Amino acid sequence: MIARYTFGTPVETGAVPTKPAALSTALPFFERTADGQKYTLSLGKDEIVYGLGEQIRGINKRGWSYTSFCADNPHHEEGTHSLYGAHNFIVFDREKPFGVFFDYPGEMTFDIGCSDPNACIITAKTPDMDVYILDGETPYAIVKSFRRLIGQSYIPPLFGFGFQQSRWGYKCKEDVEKVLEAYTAYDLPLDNVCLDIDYMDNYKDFTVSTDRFPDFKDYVAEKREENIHLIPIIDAGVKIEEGYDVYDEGKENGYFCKKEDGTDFVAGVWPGRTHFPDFLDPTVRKWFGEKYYRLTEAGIDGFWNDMNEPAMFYSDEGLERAKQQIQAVFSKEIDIKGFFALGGLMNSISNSPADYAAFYHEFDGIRARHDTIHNLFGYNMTKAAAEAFERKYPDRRLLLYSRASYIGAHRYGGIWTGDNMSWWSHLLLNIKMMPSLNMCGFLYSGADLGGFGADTSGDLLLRWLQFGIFTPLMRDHSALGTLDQEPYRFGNIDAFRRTLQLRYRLMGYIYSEFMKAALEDECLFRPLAFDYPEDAFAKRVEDQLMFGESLMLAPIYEQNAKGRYVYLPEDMLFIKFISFETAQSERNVEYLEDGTPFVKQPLPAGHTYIDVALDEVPLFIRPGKLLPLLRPANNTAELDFSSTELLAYPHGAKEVAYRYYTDDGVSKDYSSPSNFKTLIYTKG
Ligand code: MIG
Repeated sequence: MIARYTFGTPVETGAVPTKPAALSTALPFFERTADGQKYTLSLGKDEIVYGLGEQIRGINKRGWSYTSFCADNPHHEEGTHSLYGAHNFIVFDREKPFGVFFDYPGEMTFDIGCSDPNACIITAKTPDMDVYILDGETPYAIVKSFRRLIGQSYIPPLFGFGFQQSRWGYKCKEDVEKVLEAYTAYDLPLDNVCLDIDYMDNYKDFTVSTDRFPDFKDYVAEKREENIHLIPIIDAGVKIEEGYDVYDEGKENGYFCKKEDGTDFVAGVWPGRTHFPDFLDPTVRKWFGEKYYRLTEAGIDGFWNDMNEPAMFYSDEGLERAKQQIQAVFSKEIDIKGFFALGGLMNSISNSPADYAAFYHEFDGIRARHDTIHNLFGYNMTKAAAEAFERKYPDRRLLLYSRASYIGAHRYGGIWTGDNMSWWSHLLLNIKMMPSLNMCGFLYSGADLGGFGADTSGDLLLRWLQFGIFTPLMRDHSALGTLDQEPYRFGNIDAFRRTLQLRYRLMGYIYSEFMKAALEDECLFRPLAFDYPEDAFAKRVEDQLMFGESLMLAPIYEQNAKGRYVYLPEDMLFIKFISFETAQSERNVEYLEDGTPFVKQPLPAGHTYIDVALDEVPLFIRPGKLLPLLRPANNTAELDFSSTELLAYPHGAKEVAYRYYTDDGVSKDYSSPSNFKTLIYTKG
């Protein structure tokens, strides 16, 4: 059952495509204050709270206060409250479990057993929202009904599942070529190279620097011949520069967000002074979306949308305020208080609440101050691109992922989880975040593997890739000025190659499971408790995940670990892909048809410890399930989806069946019966 309650005057967010009629009965479960801004509920002793999508901390969200307000925070850690997305869906796992979605695009806070360990206190800035209450037998049943409510998740083209190499610092064609040459020389698989802001002419959206990328169209075509896709970045801010047609058109037609006095709001971002297109207005979306055609007509078929929280380094007003404060400090003899104030001052003008309250959006017959609908901005930038693609290429999938998001955006594109750090704790965060993202509809998602900020290390990158081979969006990305982070930079090339190849071997399974999850509102990544709701210990496990119907994952996320403890809710077949070197000394080694060595061992339900050396990848097959593996290839275009070799754990059964999904990887006829085949493993 899904019940909608509506309060005040909510804006139309589009999160729920077909809204059930609103009920006029009292809102169950929560105590709601008369001003409609605070919802309180008491939490049972062992109650688990799931959800919130892109957020910090655990799968169980209990014990922290989270704020939904899309934020550019490249230094996030345990004490952070907001990340790049805002996903207001949570599920309470209690005697009678229920879920709740607050469709509210302004700032909201979820204090889940933080200030009071036994209470969940949810606050908003105004009462204007739709609140959806969902019940069901289990938390997973509730998640599935929520997913049905919010509509089918975005499906990328097949090449979007191929490996992506990125770095802020590939400035020109020569830089890209060097990377591609190394990939070829080291025989590493690859589908995509991302182009960060330097490909543009002075950071102007939809331009390409002719110095850095001469004959761009030919170059794109040449790469496509080699089965490499170039994936350019698009930023939210439009550079203020007369003669730059995107600026001129936006200015002339009034497409930019305006201040109270009716003048265009100015934000300082990479191009310098910019204006923000008012993506909430359908006319502006159409206009901006069609600008992507300049690049699609040059052969580009994938994009990443950045800086769309929107992130702002400064505004004219912020700079002015800072200037005055600095002058005040220096107008007299400097004291310690003044000195320390200076340090924080310049940082405080970036992404400041004052700036988010200083510009407006016109849509749906209303005028909304930005901060009241903040979380819809990046979502609507992505929607602008997706709608334009749908109009021009109705039969073709394009790759699209965004940094900022809100529930609803999951129908238009994927998300990467923004700027993380090359820290082991962020590898663990990536692991814990995946199921929460899936609960909120974001199936095509992933983190910057190896970490964006700070220097990575070879072991961190390798361990991270060993988890990353399972995330649909699999991208190695790093920040300007950090240590080079391509997989071939760290010696140990054989381990990196086998890991990346394993991604491509697993592609038949990953693609099948992704498509089934998208078409049938399932989660690709699930907490163990979703599959074993009766198992009290499974509910405690936060560092293992169910992945599709056949696998359990137990990644290694600690430096210098040689293995880890694993909890098996039932008997499982432990598979470990090992190096050729280890294969020489190991007993009971088996080989895939092409000679890839692995060991397998049935393990009984319960607690166990597994050894996993730095160059090994572990996975677990559930009883009565199978894992199809493909012959390796160096990109998705060369993969043969019929080359399946089956690893199975019959566990007594004579036969194991698997529902296998394949299609051409670009068209949209997803539910054609010919896309589904049954693979059968027969014992013996
Ligand atoms: O202020 O385009 O999250 O992936 O490399 C930084 C440069 C702007 C932030 C993105 C990151 C990208 C970077 N961008």
